[in-house]
Amino acid sequence: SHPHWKHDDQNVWPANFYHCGGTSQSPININTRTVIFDPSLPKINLEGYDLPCKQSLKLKNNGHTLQLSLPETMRIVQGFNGVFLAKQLHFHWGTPEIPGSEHTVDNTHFPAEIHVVHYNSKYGSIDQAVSQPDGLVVLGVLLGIGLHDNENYEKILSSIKNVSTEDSDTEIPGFNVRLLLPDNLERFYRYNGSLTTPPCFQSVTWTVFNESITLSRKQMAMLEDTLKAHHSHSLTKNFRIPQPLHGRPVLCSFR
Ligand code: B30
Ligand code: ZN
Repeated sequence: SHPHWKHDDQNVWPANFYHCGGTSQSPININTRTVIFDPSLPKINLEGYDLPCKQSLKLKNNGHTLQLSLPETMRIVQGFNGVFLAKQLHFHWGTPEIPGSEHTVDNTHFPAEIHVVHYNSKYGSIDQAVSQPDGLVVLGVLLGIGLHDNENYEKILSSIKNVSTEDSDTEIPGFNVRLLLPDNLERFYRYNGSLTTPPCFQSVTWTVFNESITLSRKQMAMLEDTLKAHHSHSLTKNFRIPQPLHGRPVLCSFR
C-alpha cells in the first residue's frame, strides 16, 4: 500500500518525485539571526483538541513513521487563512548518537520532532488538499531529552509495543492532544514549505514552535529502538535533511 521510497534514498527523491526538487522544500534550518520578526502574525486558536476517552484513535506503524489518526472535530479556527481540520500526527527521530528532528535551529538537530497535520476545510478532504499551495498547515514541535517521563506522550509511547511491525495498528483512548504541544503557542516560526516526504508537494504552511518538549531518555529509546519497517529493519533516522531556502522569508512571532 505504500510507495517505494526510503529515507536512506532521499538524495534520489528529486529524480523519482518531481516536486522533491522544488525551491520551497521542507524541512529547513531556522537561523535565529536572520528570521524576520512579524508582530502581525495572528495567534493560533485550536478547537476540540481535548478528546473524550471514548473517542478511540488509531495508532499505526506505516513503515516510515508512527502515526496517530485524529478526528476532524480537532481544528485550527484562527491563525491562518481559513479553517484547518486535523488529520494525523506523526514523529520523526534518529538514534541516541544521531539526533533526528527535521527542522534544525541554528544548524542544531533536536533528538526528535512531532508534526500535527491539518488540511484546509475548503478542499473537503486531505487527498484534495495535499497538493494545493494553501492545502495544509503542519504544527511542528521539537522534542528533547529531560530527566522525567513525559506523562502526556506516555499515552502514545506505551502503545508502541503493539505496533512494532510495519502496517500494524492499535486503538488508543482519546486524550488531550493540546498537552503534546508546548504551553506557549504564541512564540513560533512560520514559513511556506512542503511535505517532508515524497511526493514533497509544496502545500504546507509551516509553524515550528519556539518552546520544545522533553521526553525521558527511556521514552526516546522506545521510539528509537522499538519500531521496525519492512524486512524487520529498524524504523529509525526517518528525517529529511534541511533543504535550501532559495530566498524564502522565515517569519518569527516574537523578539
Ligand atoms: S510532513 O508533516 O511534512 N512530514 C504527508 C503529510 C505530512 C507530512 C508528510 C506527508 C501526507 O499526507 N502524505 C501523503 C499521504 N501519504 C501518507 C501516509 O499516511 O503514509 C501517503 C504516502 O505514503 O506518501 Cu505513507
Ligand atoms: Zn512529518
